[in-house]
Formats: sequence, structure tokens, C-alpha cells
Amino acid sequence: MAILQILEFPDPRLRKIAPPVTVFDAKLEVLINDMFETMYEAEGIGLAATQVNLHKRLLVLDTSEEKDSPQVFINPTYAVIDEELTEYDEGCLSVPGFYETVARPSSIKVTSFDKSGEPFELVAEGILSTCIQHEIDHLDGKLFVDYLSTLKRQRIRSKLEKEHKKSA
Ligand code: QAP
Ligand code: CO
Repeated sequence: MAILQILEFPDPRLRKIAPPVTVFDAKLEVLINDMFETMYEAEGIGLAATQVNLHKRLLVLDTSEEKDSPQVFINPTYAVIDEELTEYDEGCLSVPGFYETVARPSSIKVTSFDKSGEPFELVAEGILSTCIQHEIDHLDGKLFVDYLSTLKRQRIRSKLEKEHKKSA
């Protein structure tokens, strides 16, 4: 297993749109395991392949308290079940140190493939719904900061750019 490097905002590679996974093989399984290791080590609840500079429609998450419920989604899509919005204080491993409230549909029906290429569906609510929407956004080159005001986003951008200069 390996810890992968996580891209940070405003890295332009976070803006790439990921194409679907077409091959379900042992290499994919290695990538999934590396993504879980990277996510758990960084104390995240979700990680999209885009964030580790792998441009494939693949994401991993674990929203459980005990960190014992890994879930993999390949080529996921969703339909909004309930137009009602829920607000969560969202963070992102690619925007370290910043949390802001984002409103998203409360309830979604997700259609996806598992790591063997088998299709599955699930209805997600609460933090799971928010997390899946946040991670699918990554696959489309979107970040939670895009939902904030320009002022807030620019502030986060310049603070992170300063951090990046310091550590460069
Ligand atoms: C997305 O985010 C999410 O700033 C996943 O210093 C977050 O795992 C969906 C993290 C909240 C719904 C609600 C962020 C770790 C992890 C940081 C994450 C940090 C360390 C973020
Ligand atoms: Co994120």
C-alpha cells in the first residue's frame, strides 16, 4: 500500500473532468486500496481520484464513527429524491484547514459500480448524501469553495498560496 500525494486548491489539476473507469482489474484494486490508506491517514471521510491526480471516475469514503465502513463508488451518478436542502460544515482534504457551510439536496439515489464492476444503487441521506455529492463534484472538477462567495474563495486561495510558498 502507499500514501498518495493530495493536490491542494488552487491546483489547476483539481479542475480536470475525469473520464469513466472502463477496466476493472487488479491495478484498479491497488489504486482503491492506496486511496483508502491515503484517506484514513489524512483523517478524511471521503477522497476522489482527482484529488490524488488520477483522473478516473472513482471515489472512496467512510462516514462511520468507527472508521470501519469503507465504501467505493465507480462511475457514480445520482438523482435528487428530495429537493429539500441540508446544510453541513464542509471541509476537504484539498482545502486543508478551511470549513464552510454548504447547502445540498438532503436525499439522493446513487447509481454506481463496485470494484468488481457490479452495478448497485443506494439511497443516501445526511452526511453520506453530502459526502457523495461533494466527491462526485471533484470528478467534475468542482470544489466546495465554488459554492462560497467570491470574497471567501479568494481569501482561502491566497492563504493556501502563502502556505504553499512557505513549504516550497
Ligand atoms: C468531504 O472531506 C466532506 O481541512 C470530505 O485539515 C466533508 O474528508 C463531506 C479534512 C465534510 C461532508 C462533510 C479537512 C482533514 C478532511 C481538513 C474531508 C483537514 C483535515 C476533509
Ligand atoms: Co473534497
